[in-house]
Amino acid sequence: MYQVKAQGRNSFRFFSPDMNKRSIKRLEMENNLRYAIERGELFLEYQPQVNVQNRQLFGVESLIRWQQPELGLIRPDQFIRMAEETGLILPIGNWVMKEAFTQNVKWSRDLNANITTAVNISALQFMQKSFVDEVKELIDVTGVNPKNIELELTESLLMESGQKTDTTLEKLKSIGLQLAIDDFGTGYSSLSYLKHLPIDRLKVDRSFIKDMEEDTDSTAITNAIIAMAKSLKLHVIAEGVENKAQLGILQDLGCNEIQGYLFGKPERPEYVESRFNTTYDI
Ligand code: G
Ligand code: G
Ligand code: MN
Repeated sequence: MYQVKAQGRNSFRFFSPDMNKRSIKRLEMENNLRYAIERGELFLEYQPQVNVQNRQLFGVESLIRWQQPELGLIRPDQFIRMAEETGLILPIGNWVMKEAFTQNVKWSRDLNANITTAVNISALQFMQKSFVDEVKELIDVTGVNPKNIELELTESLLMESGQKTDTTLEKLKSIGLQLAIDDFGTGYSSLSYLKHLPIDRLKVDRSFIKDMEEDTDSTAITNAIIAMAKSLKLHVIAEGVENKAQLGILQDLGCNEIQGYLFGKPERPEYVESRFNTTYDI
């Protein structure tokens, strides 16, 4: 059934032993994921976000990883979709927020570091009636400063922006959280929504940055996104910056915030915190 659905529904496929293997593997994985939280197999890595003007780290993005005893380290592209399809993303997403908020509190309390932690939010989480209350409760329980937390939402989620989406965004904003649009430029945006949504930051999708050096169209799009963000008084961060050539182009285009392997891969918190209060000499 999943195979048919993946190819556009209203069709059929004959069962094959190969499929059987795959569906058994899938079921096993799903079952394992179900217990991953209580077994302590999930953890977060954090990737630096750097201000290019002062070369200081101002924030991190939290990225989930799953250390599975038999299969080893599993990256999110291999389990987030399944977690969304099965609804497991709800308890997992809650765990991620709690963990990320708690880490942010440790950093500000123990290291006096006032940095932003960005958290990826799935559409299914955001759409829950209880989402805002859940976030509020986690803020209370962990004691995190909501100004230090940024929720990353996808463009497609925001595009479905009915009244309910707008109200949820307003509520999250009134709690004091920051809001970002992830993978910006890849969805089918009606750009007029940017004007009325309470968004703080656009994250330029990695695909544009990757091609900038050879492809003048990518540079043109990136340029347009940066210019638009500025005129709407939004922060704009480039994702997936891997080398100095890309950094140079982005600086010329007036982009002040950078995330990517050039400044650091996603790493364990103990490693990332060695970057606080230092200046990158890149
Ligand atoms: O670094 P990377 O392979 O970690 O991340 C791959 C994808 O998984 C990214 O698109 C990212 O948005 C998504 N992702 C990473 N962590 C989380 C998370 O905690 N929640 C959700 N919903 N998605 C995540
Ligand atoms: O979709 P989202 O932006 O949340 O996911 C970020 C993804 O991009 C993660 O998988 C992260 O590991 C990856 N990433 C971050 N920086 C770089 C980079 O400089 N190069 C590449 N290839 N991937 C990156
Ligand atoms: Mn993200």
